Amino acid sequence: MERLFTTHRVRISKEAAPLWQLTTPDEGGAEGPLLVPVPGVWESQPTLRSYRGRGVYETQVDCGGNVRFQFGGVSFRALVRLDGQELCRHYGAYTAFDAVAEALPRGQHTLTVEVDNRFGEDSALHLPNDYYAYGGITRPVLVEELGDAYITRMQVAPAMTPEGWRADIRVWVRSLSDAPGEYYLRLTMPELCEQGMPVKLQPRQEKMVHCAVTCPDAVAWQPLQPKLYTLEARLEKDGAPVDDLCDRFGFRRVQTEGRHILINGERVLLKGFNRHEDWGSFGCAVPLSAMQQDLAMMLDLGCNCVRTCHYPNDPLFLDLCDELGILVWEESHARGLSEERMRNPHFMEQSILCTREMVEQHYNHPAIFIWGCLNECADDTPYGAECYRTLYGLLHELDASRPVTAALLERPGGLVYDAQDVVSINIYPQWYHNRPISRQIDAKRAEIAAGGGGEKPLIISEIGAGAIYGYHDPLSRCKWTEERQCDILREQITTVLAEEAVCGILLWQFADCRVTEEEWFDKRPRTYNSKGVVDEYRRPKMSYAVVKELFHRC
Ligand code: ADA
Repeated sequence: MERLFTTHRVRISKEAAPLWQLTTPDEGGAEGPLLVPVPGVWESQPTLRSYRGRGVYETQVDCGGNVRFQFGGVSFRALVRLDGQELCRHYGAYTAFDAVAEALPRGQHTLTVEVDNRFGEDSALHLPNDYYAYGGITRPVLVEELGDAYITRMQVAPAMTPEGWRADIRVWVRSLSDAPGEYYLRLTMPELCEQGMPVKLQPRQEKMVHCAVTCPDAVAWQPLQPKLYTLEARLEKDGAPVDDLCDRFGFRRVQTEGRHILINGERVLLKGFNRHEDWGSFGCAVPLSAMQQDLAMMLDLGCNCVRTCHYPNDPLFLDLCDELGILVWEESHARGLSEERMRNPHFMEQSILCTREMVEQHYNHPAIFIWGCLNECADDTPYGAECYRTLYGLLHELDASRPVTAALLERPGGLVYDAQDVVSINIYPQWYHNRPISRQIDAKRAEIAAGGGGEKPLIISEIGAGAIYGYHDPLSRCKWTEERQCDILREQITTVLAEEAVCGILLWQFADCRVTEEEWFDKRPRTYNSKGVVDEYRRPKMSYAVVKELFHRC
């Protein structure tokens, strides 16, 4: 399933077959072809649990005419072929991409996707890390039949005016024809209003159409009290429908005011978790029911916020957050890159691509209240700081309505506090060091103030401690026991929530996640980052009850 709602009533849009043939030609691959589910990761297959290499997926599609193939996510390099001819390539596991094959004869066609999850110099963002770079077609594949023009995407920007809510609507329409065409674009927002306008397209032109509508009766999307609306865009020619696209949005405004974050004018205290897209043997291809369970648990724990560390998430997860009123910090892909790694010649181009795709694809989700980038990279060197400034600038250019931030390292020397709208820091007192928590926050605040970020909202974007599920020692309470994790989390949460200057705490992390053996096995027992309050199968550790008690208290 691609989304939680119907996206097309006119366009013929089908999911590709649920089972594809997979061959794994590199060392450690399976003997012969396997029949595997799409979406899925190949690590779910018993013989491919640790396979790193190429995987060639193949299926048959029955279609004809102008056909759009949309890939929700392929981890993490994709080379797509149709009937043996290259259709497109894509780098990056966590955003969608598409390609249109024109004038296909109607009938069976062979769709092949060569997936590659090997690390290498050409990959600046996917590298050995404290989470796993899975292999596979991990999100749905859509096969869509188009006419001679289609709607590529749309953006709804809500704005609060003295007359009430206004929606600024932008719709991109693309011609697939060699002749000019005259169309009519009909925009319907059920319960609110209807608008329409003629659109003239030159041959092969992509055009953005803009209009603004006032919606005095619109009800705001609020945290934990969500109200969602639908925008249906329909393209017509000579009175007949040619194409359509439906998306959901909400009316809500995000502002920063001094040290506070305001949602629809009201201060919000963020309480939540960092969550990797990773679930036991499903890897990053998390099924809807498991996503829903994660969010149900987070609500049970008293959360109002989740951070999609360290990359854009599945739109289905964002849809659920929209429906539940859970605020989302979504960030583009990057974790812990040194200056040397940021100097990889592909780094900027791949970061810009991922950032652009994230914002363009997820813009309409009201749950997303802030954009992030470059978790714990080299913000303390002039070159690294320049990269931060470039990505902050790009995020602002792509979306002027949301603040930007980045989760920065605990170490001193940050050079970008002035450049972000919200300052966020990751701290691990009592786990990686024993400096008292409030002293740590005070020292960091002084440094942030000296760097020009003193009057901005401050989020503790990561804090936490490890525990191996089922490992107990109530007497020694040594590190890795569930008891010690409780002790540390209790002190961390209580201290942070008592800090007036802090407007949010995001615990590291919701669930244990797999890490790469390369570079990480010695720091991570079981090759898992075990700082979850639930393990990778969502079995609660003792700390679950501690967080629940403390989060419900405020
Ligand atoms: C960092 C990082 C996380 C994780 C965490 C930890 O803050 O952002 O991805 O590695 O540390 O567990 O140490």
